[in-house]
Amino acid sequence: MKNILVIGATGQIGSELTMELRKRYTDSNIVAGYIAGAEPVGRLKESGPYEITDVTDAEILDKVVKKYKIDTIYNLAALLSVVAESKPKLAWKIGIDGLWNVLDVAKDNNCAVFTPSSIGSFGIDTPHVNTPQDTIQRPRTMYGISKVTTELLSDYYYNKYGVDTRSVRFPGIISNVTPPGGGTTDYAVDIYYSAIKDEEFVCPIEKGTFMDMMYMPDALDAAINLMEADPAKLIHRNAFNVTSMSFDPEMIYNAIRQHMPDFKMRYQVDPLKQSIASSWPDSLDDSCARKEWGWNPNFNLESMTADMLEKLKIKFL
Ligand code: AKB
Repeated sequence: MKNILVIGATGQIGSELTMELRKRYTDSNIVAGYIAGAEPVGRLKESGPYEITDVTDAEILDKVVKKYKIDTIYNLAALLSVVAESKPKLAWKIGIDGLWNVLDVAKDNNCAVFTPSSIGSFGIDTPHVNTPQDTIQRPRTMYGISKVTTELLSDYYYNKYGVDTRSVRFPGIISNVTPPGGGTTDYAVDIYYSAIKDEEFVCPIEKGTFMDMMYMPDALDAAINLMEADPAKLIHRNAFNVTSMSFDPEMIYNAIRQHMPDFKMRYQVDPLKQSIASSWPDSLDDSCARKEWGWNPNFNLESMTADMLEKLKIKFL
């Protein structure tokens, strides 16, 4: 029996992760943790318990964990890369002070913790092609700094207190349910919405800029499968490189044009987004995740594009 708390359950990943966990662990309590002003709605609200859980408030966190006898926490509270640059202190408060609270509560209540890291944890000095699992991590963005710290603090709690912390470095996540907000890779979601609404897409990222990406069903598998992995097989913990595909704006544009030949795109590069994107890897080496816990994504650019367009058509047409 698993009792799971998803912190950030109304966000881009959290909203789908909570529903997936409720599907997979039918007999269990999967608690949707949200912050005031971002209450769950619809199926997320109706299908299971929900509680205010603000990572900056350790007392509330502890109460919810005790009330539901939580044994696993998915901590998805964070600002994305572009927003974090405009609110660096808030990014730190949520991402690191908040994580500290989560880890302390986990230590006191014997919970396992998943807190995602990101391709943003790498920087300009990191080898960009086939970026190794263990390599230079000297990011210059607040998002990146908070993600490297997330990895280190999570490892610290594992090594010092035995808290079962695990993590992946998520690439850009593409989904047709809850839109992302304030990320560098958001263009790869927005482009599908423009296509389906028959609008020209204005691309903020320069042609030839490659970044790793992943379709949401694979991202959910990554998080859940890592948390279910046999700990004896894990050489790494915080955090594993994972990827499904790497593309530049031209490649995703052309993949959409296979289905919608009249779709138009032009470039208007956003300097902040571009400088962040240029500092991130072009492609990750995720062989450690494949070896240590069987990571094996199902979607590539073509199959994701077909599915995205089909699902968005149902939603909008
Ligand atoms: C962002 O663009 O900020 C995120 C990420 C890759 O971590 N999607």
